[in-house]
Amino acid sequence: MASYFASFLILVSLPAIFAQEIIHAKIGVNGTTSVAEIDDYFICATLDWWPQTKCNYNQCPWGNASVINLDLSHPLLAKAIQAFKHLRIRIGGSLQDRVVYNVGNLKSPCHPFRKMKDGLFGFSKGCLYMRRWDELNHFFSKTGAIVTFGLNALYGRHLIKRGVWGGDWDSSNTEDLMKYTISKGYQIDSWEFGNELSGSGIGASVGAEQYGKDLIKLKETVNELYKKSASKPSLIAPGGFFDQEWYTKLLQVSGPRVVNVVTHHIYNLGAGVDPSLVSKILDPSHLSKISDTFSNVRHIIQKHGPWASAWVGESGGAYNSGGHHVSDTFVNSFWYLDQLGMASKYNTTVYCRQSLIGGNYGLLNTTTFVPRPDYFSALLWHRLMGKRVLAVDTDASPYLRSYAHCSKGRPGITLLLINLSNQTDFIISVENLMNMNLHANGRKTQRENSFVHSLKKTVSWVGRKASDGPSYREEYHLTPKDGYLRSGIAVLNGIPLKLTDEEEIPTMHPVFNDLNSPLTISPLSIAFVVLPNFDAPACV
Ligand SMILES: *[C@@H]1O[C@H](CO)[C@@H](O)[C@H](O)[C@H]1NC(C)=O
Ligand SMILES: *[C@@H]1O[C@H](CO)[C@@H](O)[C@H](O)[C@H]1NC(C)=O
Ligand SMILES: *[C@@H]1O[C@H](CO)[C@@H](O)[C@H](O)[C@H]1NC(C)=O
Ligand SMILES: *[C@@H]1O[C@H](CO)[C@@H](O)[C@H](O)[C@H]1NC(C)=O
Ligand SMILES: *[C@@H]1O[C@H](CO)[C@@H](O)[C@H](O)[C@H]1NC(C)=O
Ligand SMILES: CC(=O)N[C@H]1CO[C@H](CO)[C@@H](O)[C@@H]1O
Repeated sequence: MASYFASFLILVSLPAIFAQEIIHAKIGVNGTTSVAEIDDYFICATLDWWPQTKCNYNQCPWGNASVINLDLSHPLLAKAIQAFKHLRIRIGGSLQDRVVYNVGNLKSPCHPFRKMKDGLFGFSKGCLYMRRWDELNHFFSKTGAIVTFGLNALYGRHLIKRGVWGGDWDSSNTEDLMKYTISKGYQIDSWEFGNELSGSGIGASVGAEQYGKDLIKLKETVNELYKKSASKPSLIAPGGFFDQEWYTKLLQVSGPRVVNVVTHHIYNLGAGVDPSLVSKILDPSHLSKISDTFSNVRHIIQKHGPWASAWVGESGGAYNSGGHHVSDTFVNSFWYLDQLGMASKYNTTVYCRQSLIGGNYGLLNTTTFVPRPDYFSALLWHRLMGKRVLAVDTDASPYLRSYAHCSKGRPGITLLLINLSNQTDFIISVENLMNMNLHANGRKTQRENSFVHSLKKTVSWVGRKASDGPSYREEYHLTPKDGYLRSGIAVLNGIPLKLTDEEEIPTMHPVFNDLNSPLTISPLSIAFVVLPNFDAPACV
């Protein structure tokens, strides 16, 4: 960081051991054009198949949260989904490739999952009964969910060697499920093919060439079965961990406009039991490592599949059901919101959180269905962050993470600011890089230099057209209850986020501050800052 910018560094001695510092930082937002665009329904959460007997590290955190037995009549479940108006829900997970749909001319028996020592992931095949499929679809339709359903991509294949599956996919069971679904008028937004079978696979893998051929077949099936329908579901794949060679091959073999969305999974914090989860979450260099994956996904799509968009189809932070007292607490929002910001910046259009419910990483408590801190983080993002993503530059330390989007449904921009530092208060001034650029008179300098240059020169403040709009900011500051990072309760502008006495999702109010007052981001806090009169042509 150029020392020039550390214009103020005040050391305040607090009693005893630690000092807190105040650093002035600048954040420049370029509202000239957007650098990426997210979907209207960017926030997505998953429902998984894991039965109650799925356990890790002496815990069995799935309870009755499986697609098969989740209590769809629980009032909080519907409320939690409806608060988004439309929430994307992706049904999938490790066991999906072994699910048999009990419909049509099924030749094999259809039994519920049970523990099986040598089965894939320690379970037998499972069964989706049409009675349950009906219940699920009624529930999704009632709650306005936008549904992605993950299909059984191992159906009809055989093991060819350890962990590797081969042979053509048998599409008959899927065809029967689709016919049934269409006949009932159930709306499926997208059909996803397979789960974590890419590259060397998790538990099982399928070669990219074979997978690509099966996708062509599946696309034909979708086109044929939906030809009389008003809207046709997208085909999305492969829902696995990114492997450059495998993904490239898949796009090449399947060819133009077969795959509408390329999905990949992220678990970048390690195992749920890892004792260093919190320090990884608060380490900016750890958080940034995964940007290579986002960048590579964007690159291969630009190069080999420009007809497709990219989604994070499943992401839970820590794998094996998440970390107890981490994934279910406030500290996880540092990771989660940073992920949403980073994913957007790299043109990822949807981000599916593992999970809506189930495991330690559920947005809702498995047994009480009460929202956890990340639920409110997701809801705030959904309400505030618009489609268009803007470039941000800053002179702050890497401990301040900053993202900017056009505001949702109103003029101006919204910033997401994440302070990972445990000792620094950042006082932020937001600069409009567009204004600066005008002053730079088209002089061509290197990007970084031009930013530094513009910041040095500028005297402008947010929104030169301040007279056109409100002269305040809206701020939503998130902190943990009682300053305890691993609290199960998040605090918004000093008020704990809890269900109301009537068991409703609480309304989330901003604080309004004068534009000319300092914008402070406290240590270990997160803020959404809405700037209604920030002049950004990209947002009009
Ligand atoms: C799951 O549901 C069963 C049957 O309704 C119930 O007996 C059991 O207590 C539930 N388990 C959990 C963890 O909620
Ligand atoms: C972003 O993705 C959209 C499709 O989702 C595509 O049209 C656009 O070209 C992509 N932009 C970049 C910079 O990758
Ligand atoms: C759910 O909430 C209850 C009540 O606060 C708590 O006792 C329980 O540990 C939570 N369960 C999980 C899995 O987090
Ligand atoms: C701040 O974090 C550092 C490393 O992350 C740690 O060593 C230090 O003890 C923390 N300070 C306080 C006051 O919590
Ligand atoms: C802002 O973005 C525009 C369009 O991408 C670009 O031409 C301009 O150089 C950027 N300005 C700065 C100061 O980075
Ligand atoms: C500039 C700055 O904020 N630095 C601190 C950020 O927080 C970490 C850990 O909390 C400190 O080690 C840095 O000194």
